[in-house]
Amino acid sequence: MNSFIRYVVPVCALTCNAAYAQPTNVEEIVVIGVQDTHTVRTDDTMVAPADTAELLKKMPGANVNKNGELTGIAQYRGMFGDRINVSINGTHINSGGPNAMDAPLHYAPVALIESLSISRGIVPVSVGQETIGGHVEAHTYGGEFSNSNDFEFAGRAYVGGQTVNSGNVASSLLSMTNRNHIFRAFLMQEQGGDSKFDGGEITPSEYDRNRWDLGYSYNRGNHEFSLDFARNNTLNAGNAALPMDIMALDSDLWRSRYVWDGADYKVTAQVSKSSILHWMSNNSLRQPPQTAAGTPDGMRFRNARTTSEGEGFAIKVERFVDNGAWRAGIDGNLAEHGAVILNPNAPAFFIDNFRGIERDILGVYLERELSLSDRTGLEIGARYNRVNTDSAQVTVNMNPMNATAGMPFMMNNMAHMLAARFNAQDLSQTDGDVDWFARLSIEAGYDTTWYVGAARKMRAPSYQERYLWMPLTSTGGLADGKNYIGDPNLSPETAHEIELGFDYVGSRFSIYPRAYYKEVTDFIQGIPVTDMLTNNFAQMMANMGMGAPDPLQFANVDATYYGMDLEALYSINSQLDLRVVASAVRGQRDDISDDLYRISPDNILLGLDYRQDDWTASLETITYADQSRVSRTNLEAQTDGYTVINVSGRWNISNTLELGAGINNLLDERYDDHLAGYNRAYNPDVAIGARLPGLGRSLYGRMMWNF
Ligand SMILES: [Cu+2]
Repeated sequence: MNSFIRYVVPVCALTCNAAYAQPTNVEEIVVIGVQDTHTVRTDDTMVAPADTAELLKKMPGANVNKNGELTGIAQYRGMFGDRINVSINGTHINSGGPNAMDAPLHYAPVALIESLSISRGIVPVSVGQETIGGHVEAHTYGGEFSNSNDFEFAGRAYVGGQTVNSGNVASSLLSMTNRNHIFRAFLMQEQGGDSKFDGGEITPSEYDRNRWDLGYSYNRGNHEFSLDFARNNTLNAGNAALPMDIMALDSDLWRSRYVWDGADYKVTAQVSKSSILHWMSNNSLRQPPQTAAGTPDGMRFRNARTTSEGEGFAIKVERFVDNGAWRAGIDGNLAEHGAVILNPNAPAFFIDNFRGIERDILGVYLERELSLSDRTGLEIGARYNRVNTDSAQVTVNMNPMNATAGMPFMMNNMAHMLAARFNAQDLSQTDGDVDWFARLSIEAGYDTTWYVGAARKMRAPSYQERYLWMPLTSTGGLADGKNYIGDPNLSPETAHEIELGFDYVGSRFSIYPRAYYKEVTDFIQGIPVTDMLTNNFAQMMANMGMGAPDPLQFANVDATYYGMDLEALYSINSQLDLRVVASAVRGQRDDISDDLYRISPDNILLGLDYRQDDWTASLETITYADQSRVSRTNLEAQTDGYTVINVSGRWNISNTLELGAGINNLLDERYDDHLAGYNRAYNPDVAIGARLPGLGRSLYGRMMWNF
């Protein structure tokens, strides 16, 4: 066995990707390229939290904007939210909540996923529709075809628990398989209490989630077909960084896929459908709004009912030729959203937060991957997306008692003026967005492949950015405490990016650094509202204890992102590896002197991984720098740096049974997580408006049994 196999294969388990994520076509020739994804496999990585998004913290350039234990919003190289294309098994997910309480990775629980991958840097246009900020892909377990005609029973059980919130998870994937069929079922239940830190608890941060899946796959000759259904029901789950908590997220997710894998062609067709009903509340998990005298103020109780319906399709044709491949495809994602805010103590009260929202994208692309020479590979492609967004007319009743004077009367009149002005605008908007990219890789000897990439990527405004007509916090999870108002006439964002790097893959040491520079014209950012009516309305709401004054309006500005990130691995000996992941990013406004909001501090992960035949052990230190580059516009607070130490071990009791245990934040360090938002719920341990702390020491364990 040569050193490549010995040293590089374990690395691959953690970081490699393409080969394992999608089986390559036998006819496909190898085009020189650099490692362009980073994958974490749950089998090889100890994960304590329930939220898959937490895995992003272990990946170069990636991080998570955390608004709750099940509400992790992916961040990559400083961009987050709708700027990141997140897919689950190739399927796009539309969040059911206008504040992204169910960010897409909510629908890929840790217990169900096999792997989470990020694309490093510039994303090929074939990967997805709006990839201005990057691409994240979760793969779930689906069972495997066997080699026999006889059906076999197989499965996987996963149970885990952690002390930080007395949380636990139990799940099982069961399958009946032979060489042609897989019938599968998955069942999961997880819950946790409020999370602890050195100094108290984060309230509310409890969660409770149930999920079941049923699926079928068929495989014969060149054909593969699958059909899957998932029902994900989240019950109570706290979102201390947001004004409300999750009461319910009832979702039905359908997907079906057909692949024809011929000698020279591969055709992939996929359809999906999602239906999400979501309830949230400011008076169920957290202390309800109080009057000055400390009694519940029923007039400020709020519940919200939101819905999302999504349909998606994608057809991709790949043709393999002597010097590479062609890819062409069309895809569509059609989404409808609605959200109404209610008061449980005043049935006549309602606000059409979003009504009859549509956001439909149809895309078409062509991509070419080719060998320019034995040592030079090129990928180029272009995509056109046509994006239609629309809103129905909105209305409101903030005067449920029909008062003829006083604050509710005045506020209701102003709300009706805001609604009338919104309704009078042309709400239907169409954008034609053009993306292109090019990536060149040159094998230069000395185990080094150089890489340069360039791209233009566009993103049409989100429905919140266009159609939030009353100053509220429904912003896709910005969680900056500001109220926002949208603008139906916003233009799409356009980013131009260059990226440079190399892969050095030696026998014992490998390193994959990348540097990038991205200019975004028409970047969508909240700027101070100048309109009197909106400002007066927000001020009146603030006077009544319902939100903050001085709202922001989504507007097109200019911004720049730049930075670098790397991953590296050094095999100290055949048992011991040193793993390094480091990320640094800057994000700045170009039209004024200000930094962008909620950008990850510089950080570095150092991991020592020790391997024996039937056990492994890891020691990690994760160090975050101070973040003093903060957004004045968003009133963002600075944070201090910190280091946390994690230890974990895994033990293969048999070929099929693995036990794992670990301690996160071994020293119980009290630190402020810059990306965790500010506290919005009454808590004796954390002031309202204070940065939410990172979690305290947690002992956790898991058992995986593959049978
Ligand atoms: Cu919500």
